[in-house]
Amino acid sequence: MLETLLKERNLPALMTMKDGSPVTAENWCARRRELLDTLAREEYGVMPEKCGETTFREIRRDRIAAGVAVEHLVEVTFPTPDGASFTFPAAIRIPDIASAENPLPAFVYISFGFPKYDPNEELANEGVIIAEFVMNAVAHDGEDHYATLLSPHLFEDGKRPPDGTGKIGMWAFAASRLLDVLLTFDCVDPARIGVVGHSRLGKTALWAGANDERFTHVFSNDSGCSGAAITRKKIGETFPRIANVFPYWFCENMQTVSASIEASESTDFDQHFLLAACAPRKVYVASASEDDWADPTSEFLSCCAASPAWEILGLKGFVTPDRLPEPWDTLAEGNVGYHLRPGTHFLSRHDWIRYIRYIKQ
Ligand code: GTR
Repeated sequence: MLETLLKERNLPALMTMKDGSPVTAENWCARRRELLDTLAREEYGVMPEKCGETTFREIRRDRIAAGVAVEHLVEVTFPTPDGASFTFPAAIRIPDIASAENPLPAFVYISFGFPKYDPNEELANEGVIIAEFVMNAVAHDGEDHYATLLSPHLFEDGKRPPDGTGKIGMWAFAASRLLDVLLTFDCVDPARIGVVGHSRLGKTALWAGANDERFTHVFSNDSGCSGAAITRKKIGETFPRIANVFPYWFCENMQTVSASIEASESTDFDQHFLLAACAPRKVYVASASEDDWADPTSEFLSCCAASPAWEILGLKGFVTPDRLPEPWDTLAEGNVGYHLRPGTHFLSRHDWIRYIRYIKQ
């Protein structure tokens, strides 16, 4: 059944190199590079360059989560291409049981700011570290003509080349700089580091994780259009609509790709390329059953379509019964994980608990 549903989407071939040769375990690295280059050029823009060492300074320390974890408020500073530097705040929350002898898994969490639900107690009790920063402290989530925060350090006089990064790329770049900091803590287990984001930040988590191989686990929550969801025949939000309403999330070239539904469905890529670019690392996609704007079915089918990237490497890809998922389904056996939560567009306790389980399994 799933094969038929996938065929209807008429996807560009993931497992064929640009020169027409088949993708194998031997040329997977080269194929991954092709996927990232295509997505950078056509959709998100080229990731900013890392220009030197990231540093940080602790501003404040508080005991949290009923007294079993410590929150370090820090300022993260990194050098920028214009010869200056950029600083943004972050919170690193470490359970007391973490130590060099007992290193714990960690999440870099790209957040909206004041979440309705924060999983600090669950994380502390389960022994997981979280490093969180707020997107608007790095790049303004609105049309600022690239004149505020990180943008002017990247583009002279706000002049962004056609493949210059959009805001998604800037937030993703900041996630990697926070990861630089996290990796200086000897109580962090570098073999279990996830990046997590919801919605527009789920798109960001995927782009961050696809690019930065130090992220061993990539979690996309309800990321929808230009996130996990396949674009071809997607319901809800479409490429033309997202590029029109949120042009600053993407590069200028995305405007051509999304000029019409026809244009967006005849590109040489689709969003399963983004999931596959995480291989051989783990990627996990979560959907919510009432989130038609994001389109759970297109998010799920993307996992099916990306799976061959792991399989060619001799790994378990996406393990699913041959049917569409039902609410409450969690498919976490393979290196591609998925769950369908009942309910609406949100990053909920249900989602976090499954991310914690997946990174610990
Ligand atoms: C919507 C947008 C979606 C999604 C969402 C969010 O307005 O159309 O792509 O990103 O915002 O980030 O909450």
